[in-house]
Amino acid sequence: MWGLLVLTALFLSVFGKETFEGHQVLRITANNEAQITLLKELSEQAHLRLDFWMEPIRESLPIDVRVPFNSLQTVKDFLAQNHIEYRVMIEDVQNLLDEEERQMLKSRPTPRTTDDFVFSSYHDLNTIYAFMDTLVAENSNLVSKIVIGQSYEGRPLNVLRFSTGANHPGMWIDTGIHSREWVTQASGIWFAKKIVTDYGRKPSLTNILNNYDIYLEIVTNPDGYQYTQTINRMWRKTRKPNPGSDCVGVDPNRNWDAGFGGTGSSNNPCSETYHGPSAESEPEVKAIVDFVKSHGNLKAFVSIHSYSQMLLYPYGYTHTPAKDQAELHVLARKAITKLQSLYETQYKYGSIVTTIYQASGGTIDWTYDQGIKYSYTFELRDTGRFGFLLPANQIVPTAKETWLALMAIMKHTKNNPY
Ligand code: 0X9
Ligand code: ZN
Repeated sequence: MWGLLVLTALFLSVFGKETFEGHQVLRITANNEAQITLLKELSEQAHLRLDFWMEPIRESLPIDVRVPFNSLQTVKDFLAQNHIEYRVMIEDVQNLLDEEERQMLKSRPTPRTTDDFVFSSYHDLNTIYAFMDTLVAENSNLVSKIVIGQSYEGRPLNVLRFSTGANHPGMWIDTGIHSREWVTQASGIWFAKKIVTDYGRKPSLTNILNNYDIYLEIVTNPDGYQYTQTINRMWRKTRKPNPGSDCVGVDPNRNWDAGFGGTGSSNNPCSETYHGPSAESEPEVKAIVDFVKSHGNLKAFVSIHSYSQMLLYPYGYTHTPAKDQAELHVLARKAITKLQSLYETQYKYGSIVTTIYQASGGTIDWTYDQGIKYSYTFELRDTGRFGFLLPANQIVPTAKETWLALMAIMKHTKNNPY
């Protein structure tokens, strides 16, 4: 086993990226509990190397799974035998990745000003970090960069701080805590530019920034992001090795100290929802925890994921409703109404546990329990046609519509001090 892994690692480091030729993404519809149970059993067959983009949890939700070429026949036979419905969402994953790479090459080299930055393309980590520095240099009166910690592999955890004065309360936005959700980091870049463009020009944003600081962590999982760029586009977790296991990484959205280790998280290091050895074991999570505690005055906290088109509020680890549920629900409706007004993109909204699935150790459950009332999480575009591989021409529309929802949340936060 070790020999094989070492060989694979060596192969990848010499020959580069993992390829996904002939891999398909299937959308499976389970019609009853028995089928869910069968699909859970299927997902435990490690040798099939299935990558569940949406896990089999409840019948009402579609189950999306990336199936490697070598497992396709087995999986399709299994589904047919058990009369489980499915359709092919992505015919060949590698075709989408090739297109994505062509797109990225077109937007090189890195421009010298943020005005010339290609927001409609995906970018590598260095380019994103360079963008942040350029934005700070161009707008030093408004923007600064703070380093809240270091990733496991030693990369800086950069946060942009937009501020017009001392001692303001704060609002937080993070993107990219799951590294393969590329439209989120790309949207984060667009938000940063939007804030400096609108400040002093648009009354609503100006008003917010005259009273609140905005903190934006664009690449919340930089090791994972670098890995998606160079080795494996489908990487979700952190990159910290797990002692005693060949599998690397922890799910940073299961690693928070809120119902840690509970339902909807895994204690198997090879699982995509592995919660880690202990709460806050991941430096990427611990850095935000320390920041939130030391800042002491964050009033809104928005953690951005993809995909599914949902706006969610706590809780994910318990069925007990959040005490502010009524207000959070009304505000969520308002925010997605704004979002929809631009391109008619349909969003679902509600608590995590009722809208998507039970998930323990998630970011916004922890921030809410810390007293940050306006804690929300987005699942951006799409609903599964491309899933995590959203084409670059949807970045700007996604960012624009999401911004309207963010503005609604930030305005409400400003108008409802607590
Ligand atoms: O499983 C998750 O962590 C989220 N889905 S994702 O495909 N982005 O991985 C759903 C959990 C709900 N909570 C948050 N979105 N924070
Ligand atoms: Zn995610």
